[in-house]
Amino acid sequence: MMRAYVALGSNLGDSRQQLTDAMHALARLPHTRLLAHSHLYRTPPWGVHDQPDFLNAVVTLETSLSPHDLLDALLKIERAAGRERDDGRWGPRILDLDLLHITGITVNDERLTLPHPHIAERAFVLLPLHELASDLEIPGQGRVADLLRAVDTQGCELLA
Ligand code: PH2
Ligand code: MG
Ligand code: MG
Repeated sequence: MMRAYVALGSNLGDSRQQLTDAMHALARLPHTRLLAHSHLYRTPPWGVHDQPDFLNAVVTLETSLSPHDLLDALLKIERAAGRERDDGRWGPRILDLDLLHITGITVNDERLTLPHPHIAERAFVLLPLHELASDLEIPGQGRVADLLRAVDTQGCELLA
């Protein structure tokens, strides 16, 4: 069993419902348990600014799926939510599920890079990840608590 961290995001449609539904879908994956989920955060759009605010969260999974099988499962959940694959880099999306890290694993191929190379830059990932794993060391990037201290969290709002 491996511990996997997955980031959830949405800024189209009923984002709160999308993230809640996605957490339930993740909990139902084969050979997988949902160990914990963060609060939801409302976060300013990163990368492309001219789009609605996002809702973001992170979950911890325990899984014996391979990294690529887990990736395929995430893409399937995105598609079931109505995600169009051609929505452009950093553009608005109904549901985005990004595999952040699987403890003890690095992957580098045309489909998948683990750890996710941009964790350290993104308050919208680090804030919810910090709730679940503040001491987690992201290989090549650093400890989550230290990474969070180094980013600008202004405009990010914890939702009740
Ligand atoms: N996802 C993106 C691009 N920009 N900004 C925020 N705040 N949250 C996201 O999840 C996000 C983003 C592409 O996946
Ligand atoms: Mg993303
Ligand atoms: Mg994605």
